[in-house]
Amino acid sequence: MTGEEPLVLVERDERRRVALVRLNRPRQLNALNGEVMDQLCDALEALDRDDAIRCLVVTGNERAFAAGADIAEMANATPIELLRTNRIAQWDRVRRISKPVIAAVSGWCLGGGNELAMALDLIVAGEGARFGQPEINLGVIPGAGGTQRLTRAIGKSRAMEMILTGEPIDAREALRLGLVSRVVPDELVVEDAMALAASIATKAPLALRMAKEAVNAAYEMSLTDALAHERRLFYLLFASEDQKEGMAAFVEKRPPDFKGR
Ligand code: CO8
Repeated sequence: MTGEEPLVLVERDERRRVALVRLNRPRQLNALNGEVMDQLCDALEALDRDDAIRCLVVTGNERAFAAGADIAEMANATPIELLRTNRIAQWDRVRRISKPVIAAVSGWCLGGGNELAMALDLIVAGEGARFGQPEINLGVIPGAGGTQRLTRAIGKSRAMEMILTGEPIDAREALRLGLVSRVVPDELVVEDAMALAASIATKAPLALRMAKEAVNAAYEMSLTDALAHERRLFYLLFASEDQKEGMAAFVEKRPPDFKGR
């Protein structure tokens, strides 16, 4: 151990079964270098394996969720180095997390920061948050999913405008376009996202996992295949104790006690 501050901080709230993962590179506006991404993926994967935790929140600080990939780290990269290290491939670790993950975004959410937020399941934004894909100003394009996820999130015309101009949008506009699911006062972003996570964490864990998988399939499959996939997941959940418990609790007019089995 070097004694240096970790680049990612984790707080677990076992009572509410949620965890907060905080990007912790404030002086560089949480620019996502390789080490930050390593630590972030390690933390998310550890929480994904942790039965005491059912929903995760990823946040930055009041100035920035993340201002993008680390430009200084990338500036002198060669194509061969990028191919050899294939850094961006590790971003797939983020999308393989099976539990719901909420992005709680304040301040700048740019480039790789926005790509990271979009790779999570939903975004809660503070009023002062700014979302953008400014890579065009650096002579490149979004490389960690931005051209695809932004287009799917807000449609071609607006995604084109954001990606071709590099101009950011504010939180209200992001809400109007469907990039984020809610906008709250800046000082309440983490609190609100954690309350939302706690509410999600009361649901049946296997159903949460299948629901996430089924919604994400909308991006990957044809409608016919995705509907068949959804139906199989739905049928499969009838093998779970939690389905029996959830429906029995409804009939007995009591709250369900889900075990994740
Ligand atoms: N990378 C490295 N350092 C950064 C980054 C970044 N993306 N953003 C900010 N910083 C650093 C600044 O250099 C500065 O450091 P120092 O104090 O040592 O000079 C510090 O953070 C504070 O930044 P500013 O002084 O610039 O703060 P301002 O409030 O004046 O401006 C901005 C804030 C507007 C956010 C400005 O910092 C900015 O424009 N940042 C760059 C935004 C950007 O272009 N992001 C896209 C990066 S490219 C990308 O994300 C491609 C993703 C593809 C995946 C690749 C994976 C390997």
